[in-house]
Amino acid sequence: MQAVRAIFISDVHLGTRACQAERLLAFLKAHESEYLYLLGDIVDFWAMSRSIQWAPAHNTVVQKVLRRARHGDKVFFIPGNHDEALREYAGIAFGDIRVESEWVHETLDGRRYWLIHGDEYDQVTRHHRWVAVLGDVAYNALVRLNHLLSRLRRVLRRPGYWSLAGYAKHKVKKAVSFIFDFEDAVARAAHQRGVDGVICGHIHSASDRRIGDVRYLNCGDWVDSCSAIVEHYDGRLEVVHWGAPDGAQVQPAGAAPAAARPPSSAPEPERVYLAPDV
Ligand SMILES: [Mn+2]
Repeated sequence: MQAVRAIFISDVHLGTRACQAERLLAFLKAHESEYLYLLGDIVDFWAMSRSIQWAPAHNTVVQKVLRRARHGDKVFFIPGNHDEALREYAGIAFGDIRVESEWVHETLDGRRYWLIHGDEYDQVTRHHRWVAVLGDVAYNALVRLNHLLSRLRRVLRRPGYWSLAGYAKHKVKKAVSFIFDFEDAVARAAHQRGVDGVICGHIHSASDRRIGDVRYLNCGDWVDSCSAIVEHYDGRLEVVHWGAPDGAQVQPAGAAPAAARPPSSAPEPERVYLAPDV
């Protein structure tokens, strides 16, 4: 168990078959925190309107979050587009869980980070909702196919986890990145708010990089990549990739010395963008 000051997670998509609830539970079990920020798309009401895939582990996730809130962790829920019904409850506390449409978290080193889900900066979900819903169905099918493929690879003893969804995302996103530049739009909005950085979710692509004068961090997701952001007790923010399925190596937060580097020296990640998975 590692104590961190804050945990930021998004895009868990509870209620779908693709949700990696067990891996999230393992991550939560390994990290205690004072703050727990749920940055949207935690429960997938869109997918549940088609079919409900609510596994026992999904209940356990809800129970663990409620338990943390009861035990004094400060839990914030910032709804996303898949749980947008909760947006009308912004400003209301449900027991120990506070619902807000956005928030600012101040790290121990005094920096201010704007917390949003991010879909309002996605030109596709904003203006072409039907494209997003259609893409959502396709993406879920892709993730399911990917799980089958990875099982097949295991049977064939091919090492490593290869993400079909990630590969498809990479291909599709590249083509439209110049038009729909989510990351730049979010960073621009953060700059206008005068914050040091922004932490969001939505595009299922974990990230930590500098865009202009703001630091852009994305939690990733718990559907395909399984990643979160933590704040350590020196104010340092870190993206944690919680292992890979098929029992591959799990890396605890803070274990990688490379992660301690300032974000500006980190290699520029591949720019990718996709409407469908958001
Ligand atoms: Mn979303």
